Amino acid sequence: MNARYESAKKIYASFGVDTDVAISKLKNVPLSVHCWQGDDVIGFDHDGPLTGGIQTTGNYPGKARTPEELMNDMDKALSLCPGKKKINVHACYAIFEKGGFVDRDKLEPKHFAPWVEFAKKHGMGIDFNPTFFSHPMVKDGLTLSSPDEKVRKFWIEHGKACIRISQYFAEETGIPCVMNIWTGDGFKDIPADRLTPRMRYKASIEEILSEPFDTNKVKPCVESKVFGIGVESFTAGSAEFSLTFAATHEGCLPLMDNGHYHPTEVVSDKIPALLCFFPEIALHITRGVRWDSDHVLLFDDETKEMAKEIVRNDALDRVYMALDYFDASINRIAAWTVGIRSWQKALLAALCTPNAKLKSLQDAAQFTELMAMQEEVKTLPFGDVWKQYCEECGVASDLSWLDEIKQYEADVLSKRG
Ligand SMILES: [Mn+2]
Repeated sequence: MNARYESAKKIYASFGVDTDVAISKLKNVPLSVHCWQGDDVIGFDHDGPLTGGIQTTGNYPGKARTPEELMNDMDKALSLCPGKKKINVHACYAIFEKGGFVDRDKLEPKHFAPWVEFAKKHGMGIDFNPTFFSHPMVKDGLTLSSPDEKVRKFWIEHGKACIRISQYFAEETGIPCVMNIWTGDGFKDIPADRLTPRMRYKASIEEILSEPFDTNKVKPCVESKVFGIGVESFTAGSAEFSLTFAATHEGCLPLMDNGHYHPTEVVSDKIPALLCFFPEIALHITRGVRWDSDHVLLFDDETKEMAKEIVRNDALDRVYMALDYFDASINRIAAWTVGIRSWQKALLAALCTPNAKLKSLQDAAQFTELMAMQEEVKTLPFGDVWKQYCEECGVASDLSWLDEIKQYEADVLSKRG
């Protein structure tokens, strides 16, 4: 047994924390890993630009161009990270056989069979997302809230197809599929009518959810957003809209993306607010710098605080956790790896926090002691527990994972045109 871990374990035990229990708990918490970090949110079903108010920046060489490349790159990242994973796929990552292209309203489970094969190989579940952007049927920046019935119907049919595909994923993998509805629908400048687009948006999502599905297998979510690039003045799926929609539609979960709020709002505080009312909620975990910039997730204060709110409220099985960021300015496999490892660190740190003790200080209004102890906990030997966890999971416990990525870059990525 590692002497440093043994020492750390004793120190944590003196605070009432069992690090062995923390490590074994974390091994069973699934984290959904987004496929779109690997190719800058492009996908395989179109040639056009990324639209919908989101943007990738950077031009680091070696991005994945095919399903094979994307899956190989994901494989590499997953192999360097501890813990249980799921994969998160967008509908624009449909894989067509030669001559077999269909538009998004006609997608079928068979177009995602290679993803099922990939997931099964790793014993993972799959989460899914209809893709309401980067497509010619996005008319005047609108999809589900469009006044053009043809446009609105097209996207409703897309949503329904995605419900059927989500059910297929759940049945194939035996793991529920979280299906997230997000659109960039909105207006650049001050609208003359904010209600009617939202009424159409509401009706459209209701029509999508009228597609039959097993609520134990498919977990539909609605994701809110404050604004996007080019749609600064109005977003149909605002926080109030999405949250109220989920609250009033049985089986529909609210999804909070921590990049989708005003910069001084924190999702850590919103998690327990929603847990008061919803049996299950979903998260997109990202790092916004000044705006929804989707920087790579780090082991920073707000990330740690979000993990704490999940762990100390005993909600690890009530919160579906998914990464959602994309950085094209650095090695994309490293971007995945740093983000996955950061969330794993945040959860492990939360599991190694003397939560019961801290809560009792709060309840007794011993705020001096609470502050002092919260500060003391910050310098406990967490690194030794993290190393132990990585070793038990069979992945690098130090920076040697980066050497592996550098080697992969030299052998594989640098040869891509
Ligand atoms: Mn998101």
